[in-house]
Amino acid sequence: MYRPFLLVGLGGSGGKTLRFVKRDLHKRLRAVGWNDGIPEGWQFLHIDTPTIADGQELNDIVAPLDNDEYVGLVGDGVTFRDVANQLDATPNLASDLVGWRIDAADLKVPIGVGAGQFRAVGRTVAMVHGREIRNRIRNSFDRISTPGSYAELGELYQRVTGNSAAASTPSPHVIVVSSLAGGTGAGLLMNVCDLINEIGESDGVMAMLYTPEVFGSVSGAGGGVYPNSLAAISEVLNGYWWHGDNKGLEDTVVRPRKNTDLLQAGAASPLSSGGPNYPFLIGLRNAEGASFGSDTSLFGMVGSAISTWMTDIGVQDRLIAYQQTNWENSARSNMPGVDVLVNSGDSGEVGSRRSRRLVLPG
Ligand SMILES: Nc1nc2c(ncn2[C@@H]2O[C@H](COP(=O)(O)OP(=O)(O)OP(=O)(O)O)[C@@H](O)[C@H]2O)c(=O)[nH]1
Ligand SMILES: [Mg+2]
Repeated sequence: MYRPFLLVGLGGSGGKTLRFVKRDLHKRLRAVGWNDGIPEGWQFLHIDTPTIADGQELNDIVAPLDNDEYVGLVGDGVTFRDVANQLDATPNLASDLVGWRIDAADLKVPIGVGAGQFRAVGRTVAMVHGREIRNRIRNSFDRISTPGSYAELGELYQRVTGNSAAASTPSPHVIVVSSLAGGTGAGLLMNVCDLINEIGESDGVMAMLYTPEVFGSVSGAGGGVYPNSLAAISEVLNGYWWHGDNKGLEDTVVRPRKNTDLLQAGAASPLSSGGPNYPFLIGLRNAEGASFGSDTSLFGMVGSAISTWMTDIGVQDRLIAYQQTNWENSARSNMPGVDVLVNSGDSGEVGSRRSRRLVLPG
């Protein structure tokens, strides 16, 4: 049985990667004579700030996503001041932003085309639009979970393998793709992963995160990509190590998170950690030092790898088995020293987060 997937692309590079996944899936489906398009059980969602999805320059290479797969958070003509006003109008939301707060008078970025490499802008937009983001994610899970969608995946499985699919309804596998380097993807990452985990329809979130070197060859990419990535990865680590726990009354116990932005988005369940559960960092070079050349060819490689995970049962089982079991085990044998600053929350299994290695073709 094929497993359902929800793929979420954040920011420009996340969205571009999803386009390559779809292109490869279409190729694979055509090769087995499947003419019904991408199954409903494989959902795509691209979330970004621009009103109209960017990446038009790739239209000759790879088709855009469908209109209903794009969530452009900033409406036509909306300024950052409008967004800041919405933030102020929501009780407690502005104070939740604390040091991230930007004075709208100082910001010259036309947010209808992007967050201008300012993570704080991406985060502000994510907080104001939390409910919309959650509704769209919820909607994608709903599309996946219908009996018809599972039946369709079973039919496809039978077409490809010649074996009838066992009647089962495996939980969807969620992959979030984003860069750490920009304003939108890196600003939305934590909020979006938290909303997915709070909905609780999947077994955690795997994240494919592009490092700043990916954008080294992009002229005019600007100097913000390195500091943004350092800050974003620090945040990912902090969320991973949160380990909020309700047990015990000691002052030192770290409580589960119930942030105002999550509550405002309609997310009622507290979270014991934050951000992606299984983050993979992706640079421009493979383990042997060979470069993928450009950001676009890397997005193509990653898209191709993801489409393989979706359609190759053997690869899928190994990847998911590795992710859900070996990850925790290897994290446990990788304990940080006593001098590492961690909270005293839930578990003694605070694993250090070595970057994991994925084999991409190329
Ligand atoms: N000038 C230029 N910069 C680019 C291009 N592609 C990526 N970048 C830069 O690299 C950063 C990371 O790219 P993305 O992952 O697409 O960024 P994002 O998440 O959409 O974030 P923002 O565009 O900053 O809101 C962006 O902030 C851009 O500044 C490009 O084609 N031209
Ligand atoms: Mg962008």
